[in-house]
Amino acid sequence: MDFYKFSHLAIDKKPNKDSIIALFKITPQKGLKLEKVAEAVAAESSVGTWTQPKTLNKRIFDKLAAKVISINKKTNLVKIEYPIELFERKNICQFLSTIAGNVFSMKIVKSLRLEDVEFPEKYINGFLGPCFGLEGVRKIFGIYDRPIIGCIIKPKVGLSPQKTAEVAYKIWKNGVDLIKDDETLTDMKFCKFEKRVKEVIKVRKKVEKETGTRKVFVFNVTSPIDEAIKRAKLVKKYGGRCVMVDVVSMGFSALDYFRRQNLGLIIHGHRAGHSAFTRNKNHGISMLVLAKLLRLVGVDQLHTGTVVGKMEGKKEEVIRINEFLRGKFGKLKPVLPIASGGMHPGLVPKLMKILGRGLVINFGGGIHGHPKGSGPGAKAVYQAIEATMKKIPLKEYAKAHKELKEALDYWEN
Ligand code: CAP
Ligand code: MG
Repeated sequence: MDFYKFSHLAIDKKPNKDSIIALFKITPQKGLKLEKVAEAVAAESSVGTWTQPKTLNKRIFDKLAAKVISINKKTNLVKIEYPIELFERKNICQFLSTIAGNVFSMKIVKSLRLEDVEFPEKYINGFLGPCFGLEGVRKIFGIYDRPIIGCIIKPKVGLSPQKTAEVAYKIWKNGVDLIKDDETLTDMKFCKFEKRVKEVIKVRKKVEKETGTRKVFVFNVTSPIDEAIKRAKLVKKYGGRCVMVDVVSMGFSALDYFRRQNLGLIIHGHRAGHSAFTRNKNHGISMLVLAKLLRLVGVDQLHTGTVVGKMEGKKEEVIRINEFLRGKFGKLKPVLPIASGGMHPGLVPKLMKILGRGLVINFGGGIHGHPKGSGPGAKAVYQAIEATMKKIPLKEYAKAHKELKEALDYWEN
């Protein structure tokens, strides 16, 4: 970069309050200096390329060049400031192409990870954010003090609409609040979407009457965007309250369009596939950044991990993501975190100790795998939440609650 007339290095520069700040972990190729590579990343993601174009003048550079404002040689963490003029408002696709685009392919970086992004209020407030958000979802249930109990229908594919409704009835009846389709179930021969919606909503209304509580079914509408909207409208027509989108496979353009339809349905974000780019701690994009973008675009509830269950996700990272989702972010509503994956009643106290009560806790195998079946499985989960809320050890509570005892005997021993 020695032929460069303008430098992207501005160490210790105080960032402008309207800038976007990206935190990258940069691992340079062998023999290359971190400063040089950081500068190249700033250049490629703003006004630069591999050599300095003669068309780039000082005026353009001063207005639009990204600047490296801090470098930590121990951690390889580098902060880059991006002038807000580089970004089109309300366009997450363009944001990703800019900050999380070509830079990942550059030969001079051995690996590169986008760890975090700070957005200025102006940029944040251009987006709609969640329609319901954490408080809106809690209000629908009328549950304010405990985790919302969720259940994924299992097997993830295979049940007919009638069987799905039959299983849903049993689970709702035994204390579960929210039941959801799995991420791979859409409109299949063995379980047509519209039929499933009809059958499930019928039993939801019945169980609501019988129990005097509000219930939600999350219908998976993941599909090409025009189809997803059609399916969501069907859900609305039949009296549904919530739809699920697989956020990674649908993509930001589709999600944004979906949200802007304002269908009056809770949007549940499933993140299947995120680990393709979030899992490697040296390369890719962190789950925290993904969560920020999804809050901008407007999901109401989002899978963030369990720490104690079957999916990868370190304690500090999951806590931080959940805190971000519940905390202040411009004028956008908070998002309800969802802990899901490998959960069973025995893990409830550990999970709540780490992640608290302000979330949905989902159980798939942990309900349908109960030795006595899905109904008792749901009861056991409810008892585990109840015991944890009352600060009673599960083993103690299980003495008078047989479904919980059966679950603990089955999974804990
Ligand atoms: C959980 C689940 C969810 C994962 C997603 C599954 O089922 O339905 O998709 O939790 O992971 O298929 O694995 P179990 P994450 O309760 O039977 O494990 O929430 O981490 O994105
Ligand atoms: Mg699943």
